[in-house]
Amino acid sequence: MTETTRYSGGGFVHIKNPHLEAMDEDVLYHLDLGTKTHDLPAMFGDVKFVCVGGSPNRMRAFAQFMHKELGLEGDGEDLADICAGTDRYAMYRVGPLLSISHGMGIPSVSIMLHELIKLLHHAKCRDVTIIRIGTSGGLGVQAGSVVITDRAVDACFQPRFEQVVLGDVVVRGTDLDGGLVEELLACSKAIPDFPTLVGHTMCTYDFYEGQGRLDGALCSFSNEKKLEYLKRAHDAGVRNIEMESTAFAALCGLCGLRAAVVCVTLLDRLEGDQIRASHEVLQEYQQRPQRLVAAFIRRRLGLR
Ligand code: R2B
Ligand code: URA
Repeated sequence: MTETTRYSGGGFVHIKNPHLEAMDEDVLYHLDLGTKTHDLPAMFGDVKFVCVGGSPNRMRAFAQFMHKELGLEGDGEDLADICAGTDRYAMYRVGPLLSISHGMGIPSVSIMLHELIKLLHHAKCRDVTIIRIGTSGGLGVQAGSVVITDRAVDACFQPRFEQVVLGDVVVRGTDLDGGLVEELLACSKAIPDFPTLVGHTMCTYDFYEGQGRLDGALCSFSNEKKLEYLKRAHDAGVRNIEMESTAFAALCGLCGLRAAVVCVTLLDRLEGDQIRASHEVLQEYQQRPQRLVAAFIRRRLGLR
């Protein structure tokens, strides 16, 4: 049976784990935070937006950018990493926003999300919106386009996240919030300098063979087979490919968080495998989801 999204009453995060209540302390090991060592409600109780992305440096740059966008005092250059006691993930707080890195791939994003969702629960946060801002490979779209995900699908184009639990495959749905997609798309209309579109996002377990690349250390298929697969993905509605969206959508959805995925495409996979754009071009591309999400948060806060 597939478990699906349920938004919880009162806007609280919904923890679906009966064992958690019985624990007298919860150590959020990979975040270097805990319920006995930190006053989580005081530190995080008023958080309303959480943005997550792969790289610690990018999430720091996003926090500094948001400091300016929200018109906060100071230059934002001295933002402290709340998870400085560990080098697994980095976390920055800017007004009502948390900016957190999640590393690459499903195992990494999943560990971070378990601990982040428990953090939001312990802190008694309400009405939190969470957005993944990332990079991806495009499918039949111009490099530099921003894709807002309407459906996260696996490498067989199915909207599901499969995980082995106690030796059984547990299948979870990957619904994302349709209203958020529309809100983000509306915000993109005010940013004409790059194309933004809505489409399905394919999430894979690997960057190379798993995404049909011919340039890994191993490759077991021909160029014809690769293109046939990518074209089938395109026909199924896939417009970009990355490595976290199904797990992100499943975990956030089941815990009652309204979630969205906004990724820039670094290349068109129908044209090649290697990412050859210059450092400067890639830097500018990576700012595009940040600019769109900044416009969205400003609009939500009435700062337009
Ligand atoms: C996008 O980019 C990373 C791989 O380069 C991966 O984390 C992803 O989803
Ligand atoms: N990230 C991915 O996962 N795939 C790409 O092709 C580019 C970025």
